[in-house]
Order: sequence, then structure tokens, then C-alpha cells
Amino acid sequence: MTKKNIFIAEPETQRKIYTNMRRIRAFEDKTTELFEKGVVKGTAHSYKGEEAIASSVCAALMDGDFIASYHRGHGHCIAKGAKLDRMMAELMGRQTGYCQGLGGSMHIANLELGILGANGIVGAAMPLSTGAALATKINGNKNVAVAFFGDGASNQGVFHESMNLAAVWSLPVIFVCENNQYALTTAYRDTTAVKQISERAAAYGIPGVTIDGNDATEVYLVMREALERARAGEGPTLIEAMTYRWGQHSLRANLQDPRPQEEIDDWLSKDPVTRMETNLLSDDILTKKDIQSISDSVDTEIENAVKYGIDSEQPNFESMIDAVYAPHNKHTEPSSKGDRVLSYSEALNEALEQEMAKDKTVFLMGEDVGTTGGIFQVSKGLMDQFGRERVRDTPISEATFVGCGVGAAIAGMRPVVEIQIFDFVALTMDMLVNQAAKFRFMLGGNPTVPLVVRGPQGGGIRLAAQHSQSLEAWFTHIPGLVVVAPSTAYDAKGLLVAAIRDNNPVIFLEQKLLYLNESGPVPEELYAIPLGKADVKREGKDLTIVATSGMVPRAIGAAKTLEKEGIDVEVIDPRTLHPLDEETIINSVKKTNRLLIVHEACVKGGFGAEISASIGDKAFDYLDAPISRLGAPHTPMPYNDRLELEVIPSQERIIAAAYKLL
Ligand SMILES: Cc1ncc(C[n+]2csc(CCOP(=O)(O)OP(=O)(O)O)c2C)c(N)n1
Ligand SMILES: [Mg+2]
Repeated sequence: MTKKNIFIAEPETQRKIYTNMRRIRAFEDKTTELFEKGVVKGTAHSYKGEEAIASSVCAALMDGDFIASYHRGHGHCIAKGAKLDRMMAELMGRQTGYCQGLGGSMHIANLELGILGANGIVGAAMPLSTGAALATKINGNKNVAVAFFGDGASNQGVFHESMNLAAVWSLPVIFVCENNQYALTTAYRDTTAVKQISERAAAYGIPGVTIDGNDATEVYLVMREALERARAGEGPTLIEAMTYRWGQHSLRANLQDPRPQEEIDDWLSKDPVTRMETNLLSDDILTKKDIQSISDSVDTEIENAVKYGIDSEQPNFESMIDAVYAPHNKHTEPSSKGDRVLSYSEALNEALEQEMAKDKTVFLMGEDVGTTGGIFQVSKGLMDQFGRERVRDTPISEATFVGCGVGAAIAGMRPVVEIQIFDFVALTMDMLVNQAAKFRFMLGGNPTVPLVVRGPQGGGIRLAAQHSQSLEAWFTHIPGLVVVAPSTAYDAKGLLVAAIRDNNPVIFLEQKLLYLNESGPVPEELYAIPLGKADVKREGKDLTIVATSGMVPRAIGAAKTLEKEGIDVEVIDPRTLHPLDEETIINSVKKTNRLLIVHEACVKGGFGAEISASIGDKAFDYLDAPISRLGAPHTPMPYNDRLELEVIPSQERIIAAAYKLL
């Protein structure tokens, strides 16, 4: 792409850009002052010196376009339309702030303004914007998404993965790298092999351009050209805007600033605000009087914003708790399961098919899910039925295609993303733990992230240590995530439908042996099972076994054997691990007075510890024996089949553990 100077920004647009630059500058100056006085706490990253980029990029956008921002995000938020009073209130941690005091400076954003969050995780804006761009593409509207990020972020894997994904799918996303030449204290020349970051675009077959980020007009014109391409369906552009931050990395500045004074002085002389002002005066777009009146109005706005923040209420504990999860839908189960039998995979497939037919916002992506239906065939036939737009084979880049799912969910879709084998989730933990789980909370409790991330976990088919883990405990520990693990075909369908309809990110875990061995009655009708409702798979009065996922059929098998010995076992499948139906377990323990918990994951730090502690707290008086846990020893999954059988709890070991309690 060439720098095209044939368009001239409309005077109105230039005035708007200039005014926003002044508002950002004044906001940053005031924030620094308030930080030094201890009124703004924690940390904040000043955008002073970089104002031209946000102001011009956002001035080129239209209604419905998205941006994603990062830790240096005040300027992006202001340029995208935020009010300074609610921003100040947020920086002061107040209830009236854009994030109700839950986000603060690093996360200041507002979804109603089309801001997909401001990220404290360097580089995360890129997959999120790519996802929002995918949402606009699937919806067929002409909106775009912009990712703002620094030079440091361009060394993250998600930078490369996002450019590749956006390029292969021709997504309307614009990557705006604000190259202020330092990442904290490290110069980009020392971390970046190419001379200019824009050169990297060539590797993904997209246009890349380096521009003067302190020249507001140039930023605007180049952005407009990139937008034209994006809106015409021609895909992403990488814009590298060279700039400089005037202050230290953050207001908390606890590291020495390594930048040479001559370099700082040189860049101070390239002040983007003064340059724009000079241009507007010489082009007769603004008079000195206009500039004075802009100054006066910005001063008043800042003064009012500070007063608004100081006068605002502190947030309260209850509204903080409400911000963690969107309310779950209420569902009722069918009165009868009928007599049509489906396998576990077929039941999941039917859930996807019926929800996709019913709701146009549901779409699928993952490795090999389209052409072949995934390695366990869960999405078999769905690409033929719903087309390539809604069933997408992804590159092997978990961090980015899951992040793309998060971005699409924030932007209004209901993505279902498959992790081919759940061990690979380790590559995308940031997107689940720091992004999906925290987005609603950090933005003050209004946005929703209706995302399902599903796939096979566990052992039993000799795939060894990196393809066999049971990782549910990782996710139950994270506030903001729902964790579901169905054990029957009936539950698989009803819970997947509930997961898709839920407004929270759901981790949906399918034990591999269940695909192969489980089948059972599944109603043809579309139904959803309430999240947080356990199922008593078998009633009994002598002992309660709480079993999860692949352990449920084994626990039922053990119960049948014990029945022959006159021992009456109740088997409970929680079905959802968060929210957990403690009540059903407590009621059972009140009846049987004995509790055995069985899961496939390692016992140590496993989810059984949580159930055990909770029942110990709430039903201790009803227990006639210590609570017992059965799971894997503290070892990765071995390849050898005899050893694999020893690691995964068998029916025989469940029986032995039951006898110990009786
Ligand atoms: C994944 C991650 N690694 C490290 C950090 C700590 N950190 C915060 S900002 C920063 C430098 C980022 O540099 P750059 O992307 O160039 O943005 P800039 O601060 O210069 O605007 C670092 C290392 C982080 N927040 N997230
Ligand atoms: Mg930087």
C-alpha cells in the first residue's frame, strides 16, 4: 500500500481530530497530577505524545465499528466517544465509572461505544479484534474492527497468528501498531529482527505500511485507505505508526527510563498536537479564537470530570459479585427421554445442528471440524448443511482461534470452538482465563461472552501424557467460567444446548471413551438441561458416589456389582462442575452418611478436593466415615496399556474404595 495523499480530510473531521487530541492531552495531564496526589491509584499508562493515532484512526470509523485497546488505552477510549467524567470516575475506582470501578485505567472501555476492552495482557487485542471482524463478516454488515497495540506486542505469537487468520479469512480488521519504540524499558531495535514492523505484513500476504504517527492527517488518510479495503472485503492491513511516549512507561514508574535525553528532546519537538494546530491555522480551518474556545471547553470538561469522579459513590460488594456471571437461563428437561438411541457423539452433533438451525449467531470453528467433522466426528455433516461461513476449519493456532471466538462472542455471536484434544488448551489459556472469564467483570458487569469451548479430554485410548489429561480443575478455579462435563448421550445434547444459550464462557468437556462407548435414549426435540443441576443416576441408601464424566458409567457398574452384595449405592453425576449443585450431594449424604468422590484427574488438587471440602463444611454432622477421594495418582498418563489401566480408576478400584467406607 502506498501513502496516498490525494484525499483531504474534511474540515469538520480535522476539527474533531484536533479537539480529541486536546481532550486526550488534558486528560493525561490531569491523570498524572491526580496520580501524584494519590487520587488515582494502582497504575496508569499515559498516552501523551501519541494522541494523533487514536484521534485520527477513530475519526475515520463509522457507527458499529469496533476497536480493541490495551494498557495505554485512555486515548483510544476518548477518541471512540467516551465521556471524560465517567472515565475520571473509573480511574478513581467509582461506581459511576465506565467499568463500575472494577476495571480501572488498564481496562477502561465500554462495549456500547464499540470498544472490545482495554487489555492488560500485551498483544491480546489482536485475536479479539479478529473475532469481532469475523462476527461482522458472518453477519454480512460492513463494519470493521481495529486492534491497537504497541511495538512490544508485535513480538507475541498472537500478532502473527491473528494476521494469518485474518488474511486467510479476508477479515475486515486493521492492525494499528503504535510503535513508540520501547516496550517498558527495552528498545524495539533490540527485540525486532526486521527494521520496521510493517515489513512483517508481507509474510501474511497483506499490505503493511509505516507512517508518521505524529502526523494526524497522514494517519487519517492511510486509515481511510485501509478501511476501504476492509469494507470492500479485501481483508486486513497492518499500519505501523511511528511515535513516542513523552512520559515513562507508566505513572507508577519504578524502573529507570533508559531513553537518551537527546532522543526525548527530538521527539518533544515533533509534538503531534502543535503540528496539527499549526496546520489547521495555516489552512484556515481554525482561528486562534477557535483554538482558545476549544482550550476553554476542554478545561471545563476536565474540571467537571474530576468533580464528578470525586463526588461519585464507591462500588459495592453485591454489584461486584453480580458482575462475575451473567444470569443462567432457566430450562426444563423433557418429561420423557423416549426410546430413540444415539451415541454420545451423535447427541452432541444433533445439539449443534438444531441450535445452528434455530439461531443464526451460532457458528463453529476449530481444527478439522468442517471438512471432516472433527476427529471424533462431533460436527460431521455440518459444513455441508450450514456452509463454510458458519463451519470453519482453522489454522493450528489455538491462542488465536479461541481468542477469535472470544471476540466474536463479545461482538454478539455464539461461537462454539473445538479444541481438538483438550491438552492443547494450554496454548490458549490467556484467552480463556484472562480474556473470556474476565471480560464482563472488567467492563463493569454488563457485557456477555456467550462462548462454548468444547472438546475431548481424558485417557483410555493410549494417547499418552500430552493427549490424555483431565483438566477440569484448572477451569473451576477461575471465576467467570462455567464448566460442564456430561456423561451420557442425553446429558450431552441437553447440556450442549444449554451451554450454547448461556451468556457466559463455557468449558465443555467430553471424555474420549464416552464417544466410543456411550449411547442411550435422546429425545429428538430440542431441549436444554439447566446448568447447575446434578443428576442422580442411581438411587441408594448405603453410600453416595459422586462421579464425574467418564467415571459415571464405571461408578454405575460398581454400584450394580455392590448391589449383588446387598450394598445399596447412590450415584450422583454433578454434570456441571461450575455451577455445582451442592444441594443434591448434601441431601444424598444426609441419607447415606458416606461419600466417595471419583474422578479421572489426579487426586491432588483435583476437583474432588472442592466437593470434599464443601461437604465437610456443610454436612459434617451427617457423615459416619471420612470422605474418600479416588482418582489418578500424581503422574502424567503413561503410554503402556497396563499402566494406563492402573492410572485411570477402574470399576474394581471403585468397588474396593466403596468397601473401605462401609
Ligand atoms: C503478556 C504480558 N507480558 C508482559 C506484560 C508486562 N508489560 C506491560 S506493558 C509492557 C510493555 C509493552 O510494550 P508495547 O507493546 O510496546 O506497549 P507500550 O507500553 O510501549 O505502549 C510489558 C512488558 C504484560 N502486561 N503482558
Ligand atoms: Mg512500545
